[in-house]
Amino acid sequence: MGKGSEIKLIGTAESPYVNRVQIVLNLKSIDYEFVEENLTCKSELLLTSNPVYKKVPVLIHANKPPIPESLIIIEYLDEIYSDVHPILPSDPLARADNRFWANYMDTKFFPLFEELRKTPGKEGKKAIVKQIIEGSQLLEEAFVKFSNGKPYFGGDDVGYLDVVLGCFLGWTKFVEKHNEFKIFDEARTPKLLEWTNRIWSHEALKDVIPGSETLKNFYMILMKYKP
Ligand SMILES: N[C@@H](CCC(=O)N[C@@H](CS)C(=O)NCC(=O)O)C(=O)O
Repeated sequence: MGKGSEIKLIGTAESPYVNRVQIVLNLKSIDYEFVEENLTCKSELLLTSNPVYKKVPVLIHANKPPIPESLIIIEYLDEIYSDVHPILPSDPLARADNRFWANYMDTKFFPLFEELRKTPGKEGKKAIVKQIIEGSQLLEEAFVKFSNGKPYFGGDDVGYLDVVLGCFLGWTKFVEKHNEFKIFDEARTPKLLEWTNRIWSHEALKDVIPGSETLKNFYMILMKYKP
């Protein structure tokens, strides 16, 4: 991770959205500088680079204006480094379909985990778990369609949706460990379960996805600052 690299990534190692960008930088073998952010006391650099949302990740490419929002960042990287490991397909309709499912993951599926964390009481949590399970079944169907018998959403190797969903695997494992349900299992989501095991050890992800102890500490911070 080169200091002085022309790409700088402002983030925290526990954030799946930041991990998403790190995975794409790895896939494309792009050298970058990781600028560690403290979300409990945000830096001037973050506040001025992403004044609208004040969130990580933010990518700074040379002296150009900063780029916030993980999906926008990974698409930017895919455009400017299009010759190495493209993640979006070239067909416009297939690109649209990939973006539809990424949008589903970010606006419907992942927010359920935050809701689960914040909802008190067994009954309230049970209703959210039901929605997570329904969501995982939709994702299984999407996986079967996109992978078309191959190992990844992207086909023979990791593509856009593999990155968008894969960055959350540390958190899905963490949620499974601390709750009494499985998000991906043999009976409901057999293909996605195989996929989680496969992608977990992929070169581009294996040093990026945080372990459960790291996530536990981050979870405690979330409970304190965003109960
Ligand atoms: N839609 C954003 C979400 C980014 C996000 O939620 N980042 C969290 C860390 S996981 C953050 O910076 N939170 C700080 C805050 O909410 O104040 C993206 O895709 O980049």
